[in-house]
Order: sequence, then structure tokens, then C-alpha cells
Amino acid sequence: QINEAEVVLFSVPSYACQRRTTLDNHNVTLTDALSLLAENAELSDEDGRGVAFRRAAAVLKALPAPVTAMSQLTGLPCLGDHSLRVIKDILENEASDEVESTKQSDRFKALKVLTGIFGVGSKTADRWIRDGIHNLHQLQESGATLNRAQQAGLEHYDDLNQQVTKAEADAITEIVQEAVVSVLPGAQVVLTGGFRRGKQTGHDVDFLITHPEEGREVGLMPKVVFWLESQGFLLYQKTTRNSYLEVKDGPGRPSSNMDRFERCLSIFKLAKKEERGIKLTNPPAHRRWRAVRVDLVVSPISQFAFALLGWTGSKLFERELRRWAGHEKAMSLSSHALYDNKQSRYLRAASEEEIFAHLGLEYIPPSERNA
Ligand code: DGT
Ligand code: MG
Repeated sequence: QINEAEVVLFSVPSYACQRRTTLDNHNVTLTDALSLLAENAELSDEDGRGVAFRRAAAVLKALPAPVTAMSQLTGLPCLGDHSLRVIKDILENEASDEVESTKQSDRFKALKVLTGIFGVGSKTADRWIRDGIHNLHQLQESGATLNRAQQAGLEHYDDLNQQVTKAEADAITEIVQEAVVSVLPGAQVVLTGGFRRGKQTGHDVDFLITHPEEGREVGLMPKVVFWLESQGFLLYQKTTRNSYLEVKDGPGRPSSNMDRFERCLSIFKLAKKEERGIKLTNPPAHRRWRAVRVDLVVSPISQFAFALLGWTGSKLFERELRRWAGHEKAMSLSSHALYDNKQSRYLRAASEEEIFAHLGLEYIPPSERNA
């Protein structure tokens, strides 16, 4: 029995971008449960529900201590009835029936296995499940047509579903740095994504590349890719113009320099640590390398701060920044720019700090963006 006076009441602001969320999560059981329901919703094309669960989980991640009683949650934002019910079940019974039955369901398991293939999204997985395909064996037997990405994803399935370590990310950073500096001296490479937020593992390694002189970065991506390919570092690569944010959330009228924004989705062939730098005369019994997902993005220096902020994550933190900008400031934030709808002009920024300042937000460093 907890004494009323001893119950710690929590208080957090409602947007994740107003909060400091470190990797020190005091409510892992609860946030894992809510994240699983979020994932299930996303895999079932119920994005609204997915975001609701993600927001609820993020609020719990920001709390300074474990939740022990429902009364502590009074007044906290983003905790809807559904999330509160799940939290209550776990606090009272150690588990939520809904979470457990979702985890055990054939559909969820099949969606997880199939979307675990690089290049397979929820729509493709759903179509395959409707065709009776629930696992990799059935997929291979089915004769379903796979695109190049999916073929590579299937081929390297086990490697790509094994977490990338910080040590592996550092080894890849060295390779990418060598590639970039070889083809354009003075160009800069920054590790982004989860590793920039201080995570020790990740599902991929994300890099942002730029050059301090505007325009010098034009045409850089194909050169970097050619260098990496000729050195045998790439198992797969696809370079695309990045059109994700301009279309969905951008200021609406793409300017010509947005065409320069390039992204390369790749699979690296990374030598195993004990093999790096060693030339063996006899092939060893075990495989000497492993496949790792690597994302490269090239940005002109004028957009670099926006790209850095946009590619550091977390995904929810990004979403909340854009929601804050739109709903609270009448601004549109993308990985390219910040547009002020009231002043009808773009706001420049040379650093992430300046972007937070434009948005009227306290600066949150990468290690505290783990919402
Ligand atoms: P991970 O890799 O699972 O450990 O976690 P993160 O946080 O590194 O997530 P990841 O690699 O999926 O993406 C890194 C960040 O990049 C993410 O927080 C948001 C951003 N991002 C991801 N995909 C896109 C995209 O298609 N366009 C833009 N502009 N940003 C993206
Ligand atoms: Mg990542």
C-alpha cells in the first residue's frame, strides 16, 4: 500500500520536442508494450493509432522514475483511454492480454517476418499473407516476383535482422570517410540516426555528407557510390532523389536546389572485426564478412542544419517537431528548410540551435531526442 503523500506526480509538456528524452528509460516494460501495439497498428496501415501509441510510449520514456500507480499519470498528455488501459493491465497483472495476444497472433508474426525483408513494406507483406505466404520458406516456394532490393533483402536476411553495433558503425564511418574524401577533398561526413543520439546498436547506419562550399556537393553521390563499388564494399545500392519530406510535409513549392538532395540506400559488405586489415591465404571455414544496411544522404551546406536535424531522429521527435512548427508556429519544417507562413519567407539556419530558436523551442541535444 502506497501512502498518498509518497506518490510521485509527473508532469511533462505535450510535444516530444519540448522534452528531454535520454536513453535512460525507467519504464521499459510499459514502453515496449505500447511500442508493440504501435508497430502492429503501423503494419496494419492504421497510422493514426500507431502515432497515438508512439506518443503515449514517448511520454513514459520521458518520466524520471518508474510508474507504480495509475494515480501518478493524472494530467499527463497523450495518454488516451486505450494506452491507459494497457498501462493499468500491466501495473495490476504484470502483462496486458491485448499485447500478449497480438504478439502471439499468426498475422503479426507473419507481418514481422515478411517486413523484416529489406524492401518489403506492410502493403506487400499483407498481399503475400492474403496469398497464403506466412514465412520465408513459403515465399521462396511461391514464385512471387521480387524486385532487386527484396532479392538482396532475402539473400542477407539474417545479417540485416541482426543489430548493428557501435563498433561496426565506427568501422563503416571510416570507410565512408575514405570514400568521400577520395572523390571530393574537403567534403564532410557526419554519422546521423540513432548512433548520433548515443544508441549503442541500430538497424542501420545513417550518414549525412556535405561540402562547406555551396554547390561543390553536386554530383558527389554517384562518385562516392562508384568508389565504394569499385573497392568491393557494396552488396546492393539504389540511389534516389529524396522526395519524402517535400511531398508529405515540405513548404509545398520545391525550389530548384532541392533537386540536389540525394539518398543512397545500400547494403555494405563489412569485414568481420578479426578479419579487418588481415589478408588470409586460405579461405577460413566461416564467412569473413557480414551485410549491414547503410543510408547515405548528400545535402548542400545551405540545407545542412535542416538535414542534420531531420536525419538524427528519433522518428517521433521529428514528427513532433513538424507538428509543433505547423500547429504552434504556423511554420513548415522539412529536412531542407523552414518556411514561415506568416512572414511568407524561408528562415535560414546554419546550426540545429538556430532552428530550435526559430521554432521558439529550448535546444535539445541529440542524446535527449530519444523520444
Ligand atoms: P535505428 O536505425 O533503427 O537504430 O533508428 P534510427 O533512429 O537511426 O532510425 P532510421 O535509421 O530509420 O532513420 C534515421 C532518421 O532519419 C529518422 O529518425 C528519421 C529520418 N528518416 C528516415 N527515413 C527518412 C526519409 O525517407 N526521409 C527523411 N527526410 N528522413 C528520414
Ligand atoms: Mg538508423
